[in-house]
Amino acid sequence: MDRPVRLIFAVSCFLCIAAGCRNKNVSEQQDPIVLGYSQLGDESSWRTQNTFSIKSAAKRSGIKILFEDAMQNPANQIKALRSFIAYKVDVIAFSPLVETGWDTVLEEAKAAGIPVILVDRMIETSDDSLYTAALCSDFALEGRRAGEFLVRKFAGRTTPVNIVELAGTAFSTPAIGRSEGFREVLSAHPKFVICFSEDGDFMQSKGREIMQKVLKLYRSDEIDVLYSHNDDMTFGVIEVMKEAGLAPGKDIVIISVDATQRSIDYLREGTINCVIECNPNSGQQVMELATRIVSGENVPKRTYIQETTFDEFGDLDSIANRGY
Ligand code: GZL
Repeated sequence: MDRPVRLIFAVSCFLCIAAGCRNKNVSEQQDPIVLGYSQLGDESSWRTQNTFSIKSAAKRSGIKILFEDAMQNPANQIKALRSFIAYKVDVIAFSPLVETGWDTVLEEAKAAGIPVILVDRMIETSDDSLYTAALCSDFALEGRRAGEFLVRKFAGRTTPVNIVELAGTAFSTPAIGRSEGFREVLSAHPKFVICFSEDGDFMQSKGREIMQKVLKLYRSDEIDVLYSHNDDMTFGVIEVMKEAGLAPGKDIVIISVDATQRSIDYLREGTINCVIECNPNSGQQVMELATRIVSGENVPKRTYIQETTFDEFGDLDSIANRGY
């Protein structure tokens, strides 16, 4: 090969290598992951903390988050998911308000090649390829834990134990699981009777309304237990009980779910008897899942968040500050 040709060949090789390096340098400074996140609303202290956890973890992870609050309306969530698809985000995550009605929009995300992470709540679908990963609590376990506390609390009782249940948003995964798990445990003990149950939408205002209705339907001495699917509804119940001259936690046993700091404070003073933890701080796990999925890693289809129970039989001084 004569000299000029060798020179051109050498220069061409150099340019290709340089381009490759440049590409390598570009790949090292690749654009941040873009995550579209549809949050179902801001109905409770738990949700507010969950949103804080998601947003702060995105910031720490260097992930660009497009965050939409659906204000408790599934139609708003569907609109948000469609906007994320149009924007061509790298990954979508959302907390479905209720379990049904998601297949069509998730099929659109799948067709667009955008992976979906379910956070906090599940969907009901015949095609679980519509989501890549789900990160949520084991709500049936939470319900069973509430039932197990009652079995212990009323171990010596032989007469009926009348229970009022304030349920969460109808057809939502936590409401379904907390009801089913609770009933599964109590079904082995006929003395437990759920005499009233109503959907309070996880909201303090509805907790108040329902408890006012209950005290018109029943004498207070006809109610032994109040089982509330979240702290915010419990706080409404406690207000109404006190206004009616009742001693919550003594006249009526109270079980609540979430474990906000306020509920732990009530537990320590005997106003609430049992608090089932539901951990809202899933942000870091969401960002780790999103990063792994976008980088092409295989991830677990379902990840359960670890939780516990705090009750009057335990060491209440050892409970760490909840932070929300
Ligand atoms: C549970 C979550 C529930 C909380 C409520 O994971 O979906 O919704 O228990 C919240 O406080 O409103």
